[in-house]
Amino acid sequence: MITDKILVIGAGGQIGLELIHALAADYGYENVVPADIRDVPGFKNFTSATFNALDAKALFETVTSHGITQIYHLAALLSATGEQQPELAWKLNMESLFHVLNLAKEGHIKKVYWPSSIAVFGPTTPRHLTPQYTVMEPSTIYGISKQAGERWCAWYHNKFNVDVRSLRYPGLIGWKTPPGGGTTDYAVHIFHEALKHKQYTCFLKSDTALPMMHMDDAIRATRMIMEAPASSVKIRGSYNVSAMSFTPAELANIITTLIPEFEISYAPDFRQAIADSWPASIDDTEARSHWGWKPSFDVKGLCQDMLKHLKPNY
Ligand code: AKB
Repeated sequence: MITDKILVIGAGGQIGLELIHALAADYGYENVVPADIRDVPGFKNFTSATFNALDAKALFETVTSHGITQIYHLAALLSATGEQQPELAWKLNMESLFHVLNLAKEGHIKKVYWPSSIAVFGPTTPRHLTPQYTVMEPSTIYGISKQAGERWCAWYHNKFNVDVRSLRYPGLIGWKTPPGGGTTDYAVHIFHEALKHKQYTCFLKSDTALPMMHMDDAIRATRMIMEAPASSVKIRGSYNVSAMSFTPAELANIITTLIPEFEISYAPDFRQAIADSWPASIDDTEARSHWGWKPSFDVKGLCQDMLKHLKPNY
């Protein structure tokens, strides 16, 4: 019998809007409570909650009134918006994590999921096949907050046995939900613009390779680590997970094979420096060996899937 009741904080974002339905398919809509700072039309089949992730009292009341046992804490300011609002990014990304970890420490909830990112790496990290354990000197506030968050998660696990699990997401690409505020967002926008205008101006340079993943794989990886036996989750900071790596030019070439009129141009902005500080590709040996991670989409499959699903909209 399933007894868990799951709160997803920041559920109105790119990952959350997909994750809540994946969770509801297994746990039932009545056992998933999406929460966001605003009312979200996508929550219509759920009993949802509206509160600010920085409001510890509202969080506590939501957890106790709904009998919540697990929290997926997705609320954060990402890399690009974080650079524009550094103090808010630090406050939101760190304080809201403490509120959730403290609820677990005090025994109000049993399990926590909190996403980290490839942004924990920096310009001094080996760029190719970046290993799980390596130099980490992130240069964005988002990356600094995620790296600090990873250490706090590991500390709460080691000190208080908090069952917290985490993945370092690469850029996530899906057709159901829009991204918001990231450096990897171009890899979603490009598909919409290719279908709408047959033209896209990319905010990164043509040869900027970054690690990426189809959203279906990201949701599957998230579910896998949360369902894995606690003994398999040997890393309580955050796991590297990998699927593919490509440059804007490589992505555009594949799109051109499917939409021959498509053309790309380049106008790099402040996000170029962020992308230049990140890995080009990731080694996820530990995730594969500890709890069986394996991606299902490569870049060609990703392009076909994105265009197939987005085409009817345009
Ligand atoms: C971003 O670009 O900020 C995010 C990330 C890689 O964490 N998509």
